Amino acid sequence: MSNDSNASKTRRTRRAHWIPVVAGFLRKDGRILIGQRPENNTLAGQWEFPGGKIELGESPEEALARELREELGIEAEVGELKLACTHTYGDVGILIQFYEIRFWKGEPKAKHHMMLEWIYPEELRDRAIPEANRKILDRIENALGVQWPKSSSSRKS
Ligand code: DGT
Repeated sequence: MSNDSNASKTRRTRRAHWIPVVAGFLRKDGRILIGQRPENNTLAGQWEFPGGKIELGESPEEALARELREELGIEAEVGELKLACTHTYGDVGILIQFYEIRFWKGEPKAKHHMMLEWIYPEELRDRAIPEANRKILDRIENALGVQWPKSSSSRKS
């Protein structure tokens, strides 16, 4: 096989297993909602933004509205796309898109997570969060409007 066709095979292989994921930034009184992933699941015990995998035939917004209905029992209005990132778990890639959620009906309940918490965005970096989120924490904090005072910049890892 020529180098060219090897390269194109590698490219195809690398593109083979992608999972699109959507997650929501739900905000209330300056706080943000995070949920602790259930036991007996991947990344058990880690704190994540509510959301999940896009199913075939769904738009990202439809998928996120469905996930928030299933996980939290709310009817949410999915707002602006705030940021997107990729991460590799073993041989599977995930593409996560984070959306702003400012309006919803109902009170979020932990139907899927072990626990839900409303935290100040500044507290996020002290939580156990998925590596996919940790590596873009600066961008997440920026999207959430965190402004570190210059004197406390040493807090940032
Ligand atoms: P599993 O057991 O890997 O099928 O996981 P599920 O079905 O419980 O996970 P799901 O549907 O929440 O898929 C989301 C994937 O994205 C999961 O591998 C964890 C990863 N992820 C990384 N950061 C976040 C985040 O902030 N929120 C959510 N919902 N998922 C995240």
